[in-house]
Amino acid sequence: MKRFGLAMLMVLGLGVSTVLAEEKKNPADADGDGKVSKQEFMDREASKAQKDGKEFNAAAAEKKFAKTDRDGNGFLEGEELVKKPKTPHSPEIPPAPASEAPANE
Ligand SMILES: [Ca+2]
Ligand SMILES: [Ca+2]
Repeated sequence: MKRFGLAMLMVLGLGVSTVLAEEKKNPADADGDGKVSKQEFMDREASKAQKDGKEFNAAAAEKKFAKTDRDGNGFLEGEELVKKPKTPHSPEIPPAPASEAPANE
């Protein structure tokens, strides 16, 4: 079963990219300028597909790039490279005063 090997590789790959992301260097950033250009992204996706023995779907990769490039400047940088979607900044809500309505009976 080849699939198990691939799954393992993917798990390992994810672990590695998490570590790299923590060092602020994205594995897709081939020239190390801190940004992932569309070309770098496409190259990365292509080589990933090749490694996985899948056919590279350029259209899907382009869509993924467009989706990830949230400000649409053609580069993935900063928060765009962080895997998890940005959570809306929620200001700390002060504990609501215990609304114990005086029970006027
Ligand atoms: Ca780059
Ligand atoms: Ca961008």
